[in-house]
Amino acid sequence: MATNLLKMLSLSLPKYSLTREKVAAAQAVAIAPSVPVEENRLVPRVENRDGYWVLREEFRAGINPAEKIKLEKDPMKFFVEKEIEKLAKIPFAEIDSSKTGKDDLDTRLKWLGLFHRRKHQYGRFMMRFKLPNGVTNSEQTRFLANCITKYGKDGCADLTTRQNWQIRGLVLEDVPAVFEGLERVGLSSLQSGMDNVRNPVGNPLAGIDPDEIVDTRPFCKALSDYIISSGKGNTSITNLPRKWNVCVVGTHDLFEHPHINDLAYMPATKDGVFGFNVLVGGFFSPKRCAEAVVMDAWVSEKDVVPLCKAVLETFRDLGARGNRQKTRMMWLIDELGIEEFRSEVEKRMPGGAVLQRAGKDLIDPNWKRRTFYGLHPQKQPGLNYIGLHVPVGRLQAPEMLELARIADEYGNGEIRITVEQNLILPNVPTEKVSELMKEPLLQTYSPNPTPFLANLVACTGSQFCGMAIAETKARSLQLVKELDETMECSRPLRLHFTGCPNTCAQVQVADLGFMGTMARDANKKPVEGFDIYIGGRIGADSHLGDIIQSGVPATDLLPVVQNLMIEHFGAKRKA
Ligand code: SRM
Ligand code: SF4
Repeated sequence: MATNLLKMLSLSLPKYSLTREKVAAAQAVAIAPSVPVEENRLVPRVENRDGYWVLREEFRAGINPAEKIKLEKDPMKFFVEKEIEKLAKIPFAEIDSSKTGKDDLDTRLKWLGLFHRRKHQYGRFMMRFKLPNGVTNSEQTRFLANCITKYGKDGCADLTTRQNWQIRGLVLEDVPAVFEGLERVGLSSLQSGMDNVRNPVGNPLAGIDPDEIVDTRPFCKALSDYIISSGKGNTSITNLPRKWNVCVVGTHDLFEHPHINDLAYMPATKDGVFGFNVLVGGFFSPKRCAEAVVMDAWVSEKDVVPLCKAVLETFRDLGARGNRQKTRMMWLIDELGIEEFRSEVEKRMPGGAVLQRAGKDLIDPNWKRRTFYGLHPQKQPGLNYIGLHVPVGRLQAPEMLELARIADEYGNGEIRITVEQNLILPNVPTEKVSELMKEPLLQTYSPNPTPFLANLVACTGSQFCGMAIAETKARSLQLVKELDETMECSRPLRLHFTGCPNTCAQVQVADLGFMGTMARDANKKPVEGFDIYIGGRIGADSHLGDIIQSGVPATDLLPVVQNLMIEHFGAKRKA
């Protein structure tokens, strides 16, 4: 990845590539000599008080509002000390009548994976899970479907860009019962929002892919078990300065997006032993987007979790907690320099050492990224997986129940989720394939989606998300339908729609990305619009795209996109 970064830096800027500022920032991180850091900068800023990690008094000046909320009351108490059960019995309006109550509803409950949708669905919660490696099953799917059925038109589910489930419509009084049910089916929603580690991402084809380098499932599972202490909650890492993402790479396709995770494990052999090289600091935010950089470290399989712990504890102890736009881990790496950051990680490893990285990782740089859709043979003879397209990742309860039935009837009950918000049904014996292909659900979740629909990703947008500037899911589906009717292109195009600059739908990795913004129509009236990104690449030559056109009114998108497709991707209008 560093080679790519350097290659990228030495290239002249293509017309739609990175801005010079971004190149300079990336360069500063990747190749700057480490600046000496004063010793007192390396003093941990948090301490353990009765099992909860608290910001020390001397580091509280200038902290951001989220830090104050954590200081007033540790959000994990709702789970660890079962306070959620008491809260769920109090009338919602009563909780919402005080500042503390509002902070509980809108902020602290996110530590339990509960996101109050104040703006667009007042009194209702979205619940997000930990689903290591995106592996779920029919029992879990049925349980989640049954949870939302109760909420009628207020309930639905989404597949997320971190290969995860989210469900919607929950009311607070039902939460304790839902928690009990989650435990029964082996799910947890813990630590999935705010300053916590998100779902560990792995290869969606892990263990079934004839071409995989390593099965990522055990690593993602071990990471998740550590992160949430197997469902009990791990309070040693629930007071991070900011959110934090991790992935384990198992395929040449880089389906896991290592360049945009705070920590990425790249398979690499050192002295004949299998393990992982390490990338750190990849992230997106409204203020800055950065590709991960190489940390000079290699870990064997048994040190995957200890390394994650050491990196997290470095971030927890030393990360800045002021301006929230400057608190992701890459800002700390910038400040310390990658060498000093590495040495802080090393201090926190068992044995106080990390080996230097293996010369090169096992990723084939010339690999052509594969598609999941349709039928593919597994590495296990006689078994197949089938990739299904879920339009913009949105599901309703009846479809989820059907999905669970199909997974049981034709496979072994397992279901996989991809970061493109789609599904994979594994372990289908060859003799059952033709019957499966006749299932009515495959009309809705197609194994063979139309060309522009196939690679569409859309975040939640203004239907439910309070941060959204624009509606995404319905609008992108309509646009793509019109593109499929009017355009053709000899290569697949990845189109990503995100409702605001938080870029949850990762517009910077799309061929064409659409980021919600306010625009002006022909009469100068403010309307919903999009900044258009171009040139994002995933895979071995990953590279972040940048804006090519800003403030395009949503109603004008079709002709603008058609022209961009013709000019930059060789698309043609259909006769
Ligand atoms: Fe995100 C906040 C949805 C992946 C960057 N994200 C939010 C919130 C929680 C805001 C809120 O409270 O309403 C959104 C919830 C909306 C809802 O009702 O669903 C939200 N993010 C999502 C999901 C569901 C988008 C999707 O449709 O798939 C994804 C859930 C993943 C998961 O299972 O955990 C999702 N968010 C991402 C990603 C992509 C990724 O991880 O690869 C990013 C960019 C990558 C990154 O973080 O480095 C992302 N979300 C953000 C940010 C900006 C972070 C920053 O450093 O500034 C926010 C806002 C924040 O944290 O302050 C945010
Ligand atoms: Fe919400 Fe913005 Fe994320 Fe979309 S990108 S889910 S609108 S925070």
